[in-house]
Amino acid sequence: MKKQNIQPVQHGVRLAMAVMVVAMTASAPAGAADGPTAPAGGHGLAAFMGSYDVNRDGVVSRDEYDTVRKQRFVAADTNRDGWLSEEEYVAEYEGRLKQQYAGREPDGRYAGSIKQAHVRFKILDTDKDGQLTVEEDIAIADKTFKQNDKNGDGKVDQADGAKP
Ligand SMILES: [Ca+2]
Ligand SMILES: [Ca+2]
Ligand SMILES: [Ca+2]
Repeated sequence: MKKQNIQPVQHGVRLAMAVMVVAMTASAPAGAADGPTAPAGGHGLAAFMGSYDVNRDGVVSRDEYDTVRKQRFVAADTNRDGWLSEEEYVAEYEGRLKQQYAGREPDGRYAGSIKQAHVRFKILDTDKDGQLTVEEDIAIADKTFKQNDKNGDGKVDQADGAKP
């Protein structure tokens, strides 16, 4: 009778540890802290922060804000003619809204948000020619930033939510 071939225990333990290390590495939030938490934004300071604080450090600098606005404008201009139609504007917004819903079923609020986007386009299109130009977007962006920067220190953070 031959002896049973017994696998060395040591090997099995090492393998299990290696699997654990791989699993831990895979679940680490590598790069997960990038990007806005609430891309579609909304009203108020929390929504502003959620939409524009790309590096999630609790501060929206003017550079960060301008960069995000510019990126969104460029991304929205799908036919690359330099201005946004209402359809382009709303489509870009809907893309962010979908991201924010992250697989959840669109509800009544979703429909309301799309409706709001149409309303917003008409406000952004200051001269009402149906074309949202870079100049129009920059003018509104400047106003929006200054409205949220309540203490006027050139950046938006929690200090702008505090009551004076
Ligand atoms: Ca366009
Ligand atoms: Ca216009
Ligand atoms: Ca501020």
